[in-house]
Amino acid sequence: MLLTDSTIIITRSNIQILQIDNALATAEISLFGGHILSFKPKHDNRERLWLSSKAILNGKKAIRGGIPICWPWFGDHKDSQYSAHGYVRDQQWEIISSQDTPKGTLVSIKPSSSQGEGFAGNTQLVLDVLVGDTLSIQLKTKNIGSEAFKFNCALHSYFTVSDINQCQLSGLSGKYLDKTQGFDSFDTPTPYFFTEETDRVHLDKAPKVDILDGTQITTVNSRGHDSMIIWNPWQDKSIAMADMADDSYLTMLCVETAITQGEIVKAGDTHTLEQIIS
Ligand code: TA6
Repeated sequence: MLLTDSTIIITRSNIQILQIDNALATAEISLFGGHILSFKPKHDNRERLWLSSKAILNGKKAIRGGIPICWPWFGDHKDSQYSAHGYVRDQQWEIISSQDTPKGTLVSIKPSSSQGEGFAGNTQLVLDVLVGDTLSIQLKTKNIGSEAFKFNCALHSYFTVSDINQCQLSGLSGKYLDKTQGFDSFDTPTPYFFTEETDRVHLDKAPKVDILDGTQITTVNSRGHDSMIIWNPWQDKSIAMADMADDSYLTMLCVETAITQGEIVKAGDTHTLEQIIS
């Protein structure tokens, strides 16, 4: 079934958005990009995701905020002719099915095509989203070819915070690669506060990361990952980005569940990257 009692499709600017409203939560998923825009559990009615007030919803440019799907590479491609973060976050997706269950509304979507320039794998890509007390996102990469392939990916989640200067992360340890310092390696700080542009690939398969924001805690559970990326562009980069208000870095933080070190998928196998937000 494409739509259930809890789901409708609306059009906003140029894009189709799946709106979910069940007994446990509300959510919005843009079919452009397969891009979750909003998740608000009804037990506290607190929006978990951050969406830029200047996000460009034209059905061409990847949306700033929510949960961009970075696939089948993360960050820059070694061939600069290909855009960062892969080619599915700026293409049209379609609904495979949706189902209301006691645990929430389960929606399965896929991109129009998971083949694309810059990646040779023969794949089937599906995103399963369960909207309930928590938001469970599973990005499933199936190798339907006859040769193994290596890929990277990320659930590039933007979280809303009251003030980045008062925020603290817990749950990360070990080394991280700092993109702002030529990807040099550093030790994860404890306590983990934010005072400047932060763009870090933590080589820590942390199963749980908490965003401590005053009295509020947003928890990010992850599986199937080899790293966690933490990103806040800070003021200069926010000013430089057309789809971010100048001071919007103050109320957002990216905590991303990712494969950045290369995952090999053998013929017939499926890799699942999962993030659960509560
Ligand atoms: O995940 C962090 C990052 O790779 C940053 O380096 C920054 O480029 C961010 O992603 C946003 O990338 P985008 O292509 O969406 O502007």
